Amino acid sequence: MADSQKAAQELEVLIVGAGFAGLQMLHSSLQKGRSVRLYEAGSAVGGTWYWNRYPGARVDLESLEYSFSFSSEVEQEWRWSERYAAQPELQRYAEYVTDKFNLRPHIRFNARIVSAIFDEESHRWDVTTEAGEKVSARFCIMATGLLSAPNRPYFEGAESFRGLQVQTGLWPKEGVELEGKRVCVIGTGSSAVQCIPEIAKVAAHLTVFQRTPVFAIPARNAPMDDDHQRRIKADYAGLRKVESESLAGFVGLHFLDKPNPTQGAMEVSDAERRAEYDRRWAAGGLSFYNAYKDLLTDAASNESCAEYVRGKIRERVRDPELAEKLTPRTYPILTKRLCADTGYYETYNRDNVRLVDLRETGIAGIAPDGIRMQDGALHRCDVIVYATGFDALTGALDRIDIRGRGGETIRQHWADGLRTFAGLMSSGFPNMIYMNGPGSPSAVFAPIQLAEYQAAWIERCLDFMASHGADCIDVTSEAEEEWGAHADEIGAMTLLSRSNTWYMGDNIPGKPRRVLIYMGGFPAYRDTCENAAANGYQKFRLT
Ligand code: N01
Repeated sequence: MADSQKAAQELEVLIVGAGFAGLQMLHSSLQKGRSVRLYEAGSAVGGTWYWNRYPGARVDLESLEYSFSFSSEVEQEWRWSERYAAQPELQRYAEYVTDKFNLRPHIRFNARIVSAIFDEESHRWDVTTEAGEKVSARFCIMATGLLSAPNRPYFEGAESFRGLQVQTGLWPKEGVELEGKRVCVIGTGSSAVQCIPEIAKVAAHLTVFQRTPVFAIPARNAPMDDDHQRRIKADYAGLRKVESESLAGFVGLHFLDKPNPTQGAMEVSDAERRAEYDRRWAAGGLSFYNAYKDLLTDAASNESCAEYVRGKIRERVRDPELAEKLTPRTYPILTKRLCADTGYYETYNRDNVRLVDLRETGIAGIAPDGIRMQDGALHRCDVIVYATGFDALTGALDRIDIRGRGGETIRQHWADGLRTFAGLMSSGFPNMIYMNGPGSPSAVFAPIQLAEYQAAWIERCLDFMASHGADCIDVTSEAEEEWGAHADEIGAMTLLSRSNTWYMGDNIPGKPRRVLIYMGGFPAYRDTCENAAANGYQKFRLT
C-alpha cells in the first residue's frame, strides 16, 4: 500500500454510527483538527431516525428540547413543524446538520463495523468493516446507539410464512404495503403503540399480540405554534440551562416552572395530587416522570400515578373486559419506559382491530398463512410486524467483535453483568469510548444533550493526553467496580427491579440482569465525569 493510502487508513479518531451522537462527535473532532472518519452501517445519517421508518414513528420528547444545543445558529435556523417531530423530519434535521457543518465527506456510508481489535504494541485499534475494509485508529468512539440492535424472537415455522415479515426497527426504506391487508403486530411497547393506530387506519384487519400491557399517556402532538417556537428561541440558552440542571434533561415545555419536583406524591392532599396528574394528562407527553420526586422510589406514590392512568384506560376503551386486558397491573408505572400515544387505546374500539392476550394462550409458531396459537387458533395474515424491541444498550456493542487487552472480548467482559466506568469505558479496552453507552444515564436522560456533554468530555480528554504525551487511556478496574456498585446501589433505591424491562436486560434471553442505566440523574453523573477527569484522570491509567 502506498504511504499516502496507508496514512488515509490511519486515523486518530474513528467514530461508529451517524446518529445524533456520532454527528456531534464528528463535528467536534473536525473542529479540533483531528484526523477523523465516521463509519455508518446505513446509507444515510440519522441513526434511530434512519432505521425506524414504521408508520407513526416520532420522537416522544418535544422537538424544541430534543435537538442540538451546541450551535445557536442551528437552534435559530431550524423550524420544527410539529410539537413532536415525525421520523422524516428528524432525518431531514440530521441531514441539515450534516451539510451545514460539511460532515458528509468524513462519513463512510454502507460500512458496518464488524470487528475492532486492540493492538497492545501500537496502542491502536484495528477495525474492519463488513466489506473487509481495514482501518487503524488511535481512538474508537462508539456512538452505536442505545436502541439500535433489533431483537426479533424466532417462532417455529417463521421461514414458512408466505406473506411479509418486517421489524419496526428495520423498516424497509421502500415502505410496506399495508392498505387492505390483514396485519399482525407482535409486541405492545413504544414502537407498537405508535404504529398500531396508523396500521389500523389502513389495514383490512389488525391483530395485536400482547404479552404485557403498557402505560401510555396521550402525546397531544399538534402543529408547532409559531409564537411558542419564537418564545423558546428567544431564550434557548435559558432553556438549555434548566434542562442541564434537571434530572431527566428535558422538562416538558408546559412545566418550565417546575423542572425538578420537590415533593413526594403522598405529601400532598388527594385533591392536589389529582389536579397535578390532570394538569400533566392535559399537557400530554412524558412529563409524568417529573410530577413527584418519589414516583420511581416509593411504591405508594407510584401506585397513585399508576391508578390514575389505569382509570384513564378504562375511560378510553369502550369494552370493559378489553380495557382490563389492556391495563397493566403487574409492574410499577414508569419502570418500563412510559409510552406517548396518539389514539392507541381508542384503536381497540375499532371493528377491524382485535387484541390477542398472550397470557391466555401463547404463540405456538408461524404457519404459511398466519400465526398459530397454542390453543390451536390460527390468525391469518398477509403481514407480520415484529415490534419486539431491541437488545438495548449493550447489543449494538457486543454484536461487534470487540477485543481488548489479552484478546478479551467485550461479550466476555460483560458475561456476568455490565461493567463500565460511567458508561464511558470498560477496563481493558483502552482508547475505546462509548457515547450514550450502557451504564450512563442515556435511556433516562435526553440523549442529544448527553452526547453533547460526552463529546466535550472526550475532546478534553484527548487534548489532555496529547499535552501529556500519552497515547493510551484505560480505566482502572477499581474505578469500574466502584461505578458498578454505585449504579447498582442507586438502581436498588428505585422500583426498577420490580419490572421486567430492557433497562435491566430482561428482554433478551440469557442476558445477565443488572441495571444498565445510571439512575442518579445527570447532575450527579456530570460531577462523576468531571471528578474523574480532575487531578490528571486519576481513575484512569495513562501511558
Ligand atoms: O420495544 P419494547 P420498543 N413474544 O422492548 C414484546 C424507545 N422508543 O421498540 O413487555 C411476544 O419496549 C414485549 O413484551 P414484554 C423507547 O425508549 C421510543 O417498543 O417483554 N411479545 C413488548 O411488548 C422504548 O422503551 C419511541 O412482555 C414479545 C414488545 O415486544 C424503546 O425504544 C418509539 C416477544 C417490545 O417492546 C423500545 O421500544 C419506539 C415475544 N417473544 C421506541 N418479545 C418514541 O416514542 C418481545 N415482545 C420516541
